[in-house]
Amino acid sequence: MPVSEFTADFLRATSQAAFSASKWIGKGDGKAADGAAVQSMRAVFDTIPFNGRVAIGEGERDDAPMLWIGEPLGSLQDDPGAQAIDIAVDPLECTNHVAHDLPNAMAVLAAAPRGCLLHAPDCYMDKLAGSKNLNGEISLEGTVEYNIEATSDALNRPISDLEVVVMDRPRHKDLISKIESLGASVSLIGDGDIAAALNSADTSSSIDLLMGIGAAPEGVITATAMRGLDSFFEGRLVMTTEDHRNRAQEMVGDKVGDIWHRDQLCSSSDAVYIGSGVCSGRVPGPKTNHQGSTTVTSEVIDVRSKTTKIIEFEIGLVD
Ligand code: VTB
Repeated sequence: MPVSEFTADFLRATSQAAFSASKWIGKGDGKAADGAAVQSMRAVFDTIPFNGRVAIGEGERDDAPMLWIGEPLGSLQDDPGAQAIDIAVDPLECTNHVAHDLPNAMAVLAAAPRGCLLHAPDCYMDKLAGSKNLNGEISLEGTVEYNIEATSDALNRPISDLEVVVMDRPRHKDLISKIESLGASVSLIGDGDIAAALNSADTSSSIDLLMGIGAAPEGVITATAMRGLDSFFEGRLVMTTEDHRNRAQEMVGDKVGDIWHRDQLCSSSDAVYIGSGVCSGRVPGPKTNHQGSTTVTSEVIDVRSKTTKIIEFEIGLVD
């Protein structure tokens, strides 16, 4: 059975998580929002008849509530005959944005057959993303200068016309100066490099590239979406602690320092990406009507059919 047969079930998981997290929008408590999303997502996963496993997920690094890496999921997790599926997950991507009512927070996951999503600790990842026109043209192997010039050549636009999204972090000081010195524009974001990468895939958006270091679980999730969008994505794990280095070594062996291409991070076309909106941005946040029922909106990318759908899910009466 293809993984996409479970899309409706996984959509319930992300939609419930988005709904629960949305109750914390603007309340200054990202951890509470994260905890609510995790609890809701885990409760739904428990009801889904599959043998699931968290291949990679966010939370370890900043000691946040999480679905732990390696956690078994699903009502058939002990059934050797059940479908074995890996999940890369962030029950609440952009936690800080929920706390302060800023855009692009989502409950996100990617799903693929067991062993087809990079299984690694919640470390950092250096990322490079762009539209399908950049496939084969840019790479983390090249310098920032090389990638900016190659982007300009491939898109047939002057460097001064290019816009690069970078997360606003001290670690990106040199990267930002380099991009600006080359003449391209830098658009800084607080959080949310999944939305930024997906926006860079869209040739009609103003964003041409995502560059810089974010979290690795989101990198794997982004790679799955970008495979479905036929767009460019590469990542390289970045370790900041000895524990991560040791665990990454155990999980990926001598490939730990490699550049991972999109189709190595998500190595099957039998894969699905789902992002359910919490704070409106790439995807609208939940909307509650006068009768008290809530609609959660999700972006669903089916990698095999390369189709993107916007799906609305009704949560029912608010308790
Ligand atoms: C988080 C998260 C972002 O990067 O900030 C994370 O909210 C890690 O970076 O959306 P910091 O530790 O510097 O905050 C993202 O997950 C994107 O990958």
